[in-house]
Amino acid sequence: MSAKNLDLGNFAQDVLLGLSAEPKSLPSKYFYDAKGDKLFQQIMDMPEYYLTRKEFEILENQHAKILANILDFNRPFNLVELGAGDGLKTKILLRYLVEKGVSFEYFPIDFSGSVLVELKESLRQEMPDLKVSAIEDTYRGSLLKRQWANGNPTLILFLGGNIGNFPLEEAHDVLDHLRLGTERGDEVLLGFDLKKNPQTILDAYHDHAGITKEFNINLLRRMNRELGANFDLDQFMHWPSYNPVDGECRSHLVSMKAQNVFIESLNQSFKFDAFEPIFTEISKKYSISEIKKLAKRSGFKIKEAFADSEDYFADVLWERK
Ligand code: AVI
Repeated sequence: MSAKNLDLGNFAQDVLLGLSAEPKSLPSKYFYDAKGDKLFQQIMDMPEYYLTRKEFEILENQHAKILANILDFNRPFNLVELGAGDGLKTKILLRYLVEKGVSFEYFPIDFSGSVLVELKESLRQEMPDLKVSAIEDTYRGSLLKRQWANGNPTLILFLGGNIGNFPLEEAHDVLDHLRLGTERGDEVLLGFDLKKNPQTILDAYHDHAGITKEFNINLLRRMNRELGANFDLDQFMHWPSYNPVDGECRSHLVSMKAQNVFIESLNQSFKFDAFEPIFTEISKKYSISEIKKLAKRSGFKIKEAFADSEDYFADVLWERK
């Protein structure tokens, strides 16, 4: 039986597409199974991975200013978060709003159900009166459905530099969905990792402890477990690179020898040449002028940009025109 005749799930289909392509690739959204979620938590604690700490600094030091810029605190509003994760940074904003007695409902959206269960439980313990409606969906799916739409103004958080995980054309498509998912006057707070010393960027994706390598290799482990693949994990090397011209940091898994890998659920073998790469992830870094162009083409105007003390990262406030 060929893969064409099999009833494949999304993961299997995407793997088939990616490994049949030239050059080979795998979508980075599949990094995040339960083990991948844990590895990403560990990455955020790595000394080289500055992104989370820098955005934390911005929100910790400037949250009152950021929120004062956005909200009429006397009107109830929706706080929607795309890719909520563990909510550690968002809790800075949530705590502040709860303390001020502002009326709002929080809609965390994540592709990972297990992440949402943990987030809801920790919010229930820390802020029992907070109204939380978790939505398990993709960014684009949730923006099309707009389950939060109730006539109140909406602030969408898209933090963490997650927009950088889309190649530019796809980022445009996500931002077009952001436009569709908002109304005139709604606001979006977007986190962008900024262009900086290329070595600093490369180090963030090549930590000494090897956690980012494990995070990439886990994708092969996931295919072995869920799709019955027989990847030999020791025969692939994690190889990140950064191009300061386009600001793209790209991760690859490189086959260390010529080898064939069989994937049971696809009933197919895939041939790898020695040193053939599989592209796994893009993490694009932006300049402020690129961010301005992006906002303009997507139908938003920039209200203000909030950066950390070293200008490594920026949370930029966009208003829907
Ligand atoms: C989730 N995202 C913003 C991370 C990033 O920096 O691109 C994912 C990641 N990949 C490797 N390390 C972290």
